[in-house]
Amino acid sequence: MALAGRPNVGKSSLMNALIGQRLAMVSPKAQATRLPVTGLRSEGTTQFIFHDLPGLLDPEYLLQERMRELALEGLRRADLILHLHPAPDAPAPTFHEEAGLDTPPRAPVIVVYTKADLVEGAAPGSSDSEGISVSTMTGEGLPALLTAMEKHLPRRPFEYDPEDIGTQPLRFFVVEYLREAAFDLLGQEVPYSFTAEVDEFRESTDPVYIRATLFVERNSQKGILIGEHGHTIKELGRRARARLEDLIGSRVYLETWVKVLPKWRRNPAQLSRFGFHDDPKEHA
Ligand SMILES: Nc1nc2c(ncn2[C@@H]2O[C@H](COP(=O)(O)OP(=O)(O)O)[C@@H](O)[C@H]2O)c(=O)[nH]1
Ligand SMILES: [Mg+2]
Repeated sequence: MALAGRPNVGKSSLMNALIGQRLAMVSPKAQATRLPVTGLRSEGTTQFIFHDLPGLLDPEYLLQERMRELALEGLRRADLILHLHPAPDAPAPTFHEEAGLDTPPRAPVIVVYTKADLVEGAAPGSSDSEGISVSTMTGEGLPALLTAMEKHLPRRPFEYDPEDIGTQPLRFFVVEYLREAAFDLLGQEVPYSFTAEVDEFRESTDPVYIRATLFVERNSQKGILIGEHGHTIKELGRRARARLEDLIGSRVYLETWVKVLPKWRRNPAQLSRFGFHDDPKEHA
């Protein structure tokens, strides 16, 4: 099922709460999620497969166009759509209005009011259906949401190992956690120009050895990323490493290099290289 909504409504936080692990990156800044992240929750005879999608927005440059295409492709594929909308801004418009679509999606939609801890009183209604209020801070509403989702799941064998919580390679999460640290540390503008690429990943060594290149778009951003005496990049690496060690349960040695790649967010070839293909179906 797909978790969809405007940027910053709490999609990634909700997926993490539902799978019980901080798998997807979360940020107070909008548009942190660029590529869909898949999370799994298996219990008894039920396996929930969540797709945390990039936020639905009006694209201003090519990277954002690709992000929107990926979100729309995720919606087309979904058996069920969770339409996330912040409880303080209730009621939600219909899903297709919120998503800027001409027609309602094929899949059924459950309206989920997020950040319910920020409002007092009863669960709000909406124009789609009643809606379920949840908070990832208090855990409110999560059992009710799971019950509501279960009714819509198709009956078929498990697609994934019930022990797994994710489906994407560790390399993917190296980039995600470097980007999460960048969103935490680098102010308002630089995180949007930031991405990373894994050059080497040796899992058989202890600690696991990872070498990554960090990219920004301008020389001035490179200075900010490195920071005085290299403090910023050191802290960024430290945070990403801690998150990875949490995920894989072993020690990690993370080596980073910085490169300037002018205007990569508007360059089709560079975008493909970072996983933003012009056909969203190519996304694994
Ligand atoms: N108060 C409150 N904040 C939340 C809740 N869920 C998410 N947030 C915050 O909302 C911001 C955006 O969350 P995120 O999951 O990255 O949103 P996304 O862009 O839709 O994936 C972050 O600062 C989260 O900590 C919640 O239940 N209550
Ligand atoms: Mg997100």
